[in-house]
Amino acid sequence: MNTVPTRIAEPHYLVCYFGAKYAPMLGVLLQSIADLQPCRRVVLLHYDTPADVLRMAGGYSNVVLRPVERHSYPPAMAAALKPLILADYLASPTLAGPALVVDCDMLVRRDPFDLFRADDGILFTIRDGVWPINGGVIGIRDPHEPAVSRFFHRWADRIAEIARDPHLVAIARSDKHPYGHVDQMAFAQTIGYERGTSEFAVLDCSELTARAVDGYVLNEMRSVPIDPETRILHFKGGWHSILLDGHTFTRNRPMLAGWDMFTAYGDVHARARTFAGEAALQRQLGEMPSWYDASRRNVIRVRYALRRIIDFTTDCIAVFRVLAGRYRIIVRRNHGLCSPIQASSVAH
Ligand SMILES: [Mn+2]
Repeated sequence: MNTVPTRIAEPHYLVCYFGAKYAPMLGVLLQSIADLQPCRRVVLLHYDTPADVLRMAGGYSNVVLRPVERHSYPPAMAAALKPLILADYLASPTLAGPALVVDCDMLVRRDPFDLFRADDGILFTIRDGVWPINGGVIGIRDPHEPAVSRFFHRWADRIAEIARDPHLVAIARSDKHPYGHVDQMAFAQTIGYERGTSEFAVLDCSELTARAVDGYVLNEMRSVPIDPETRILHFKGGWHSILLDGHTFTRNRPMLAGWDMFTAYGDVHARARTFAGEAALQRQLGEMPSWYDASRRNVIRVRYALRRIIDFTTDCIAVFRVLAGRYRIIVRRNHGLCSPIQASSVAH
């Protein structure tokens, strides 16, 4: 059993995890941390998780398994699970010291704890776009701090308030407001978020400040070549169907731009399978997409590049068809204009 005494102040990760589906991504996250910082603790807050997934995770000696209460809420409240689990956990946290809450669909590439400043209460990430906030990575100065616990309770309570009111849920999802999701709206309102500002005095917690960090540094969720500054990759949304279900790249998750991220995941995934060793645990980690062969990645890359060129050619053919269609119309018109004369000339 992976246990540690409480109140040891050290930087650590907090991960909320449930079920079996995301086990391959959890394996990649844990392996990436083990590769980079084998002694950095990861507290895995889990519920409804199969025993083999827990054995796979517990195989890493830096991982501390901590079962949490299962929350059952209506679908509108699904977004509240993480803040609720964290709020519960913060009543008796395992470790003190800076903690980074990360999603299980992430991969750590560089030490993210160097971003903490002494006066940061809460860290979060923003990006350009309609919905700037993403709750995937949240840094907290110290889980033992009462102000931190109060913040997570306020966040969870605000989620519940919004989720109960269809009008507020519509605002949360509207592209006229900078939220996107109920949990992100609640988060923004709890810290008093405003565009163009990066430091906030948390509502009713004047002793706690929240600071925004650029998404690409701490929470890279696009499909782009990896920046040397990037600490954490976030394989959200369309990445799930590629990495978990073996689907191919899409327009929103394009291959050429996302290839670095894809192969970074593939490399760590291969190491996680080797580390797991046992067949039953490897099964939990799943396979990379069947079309991907790590030893022939350049061939696959070329094949994808060719497919793009072929797509381009297909587009050209479509343009030619339109032009040819017009040309046919012109021909037909000419033919139509000429035909009576021709017909009469033939008749004569
Ligand atoms: Mn995620």
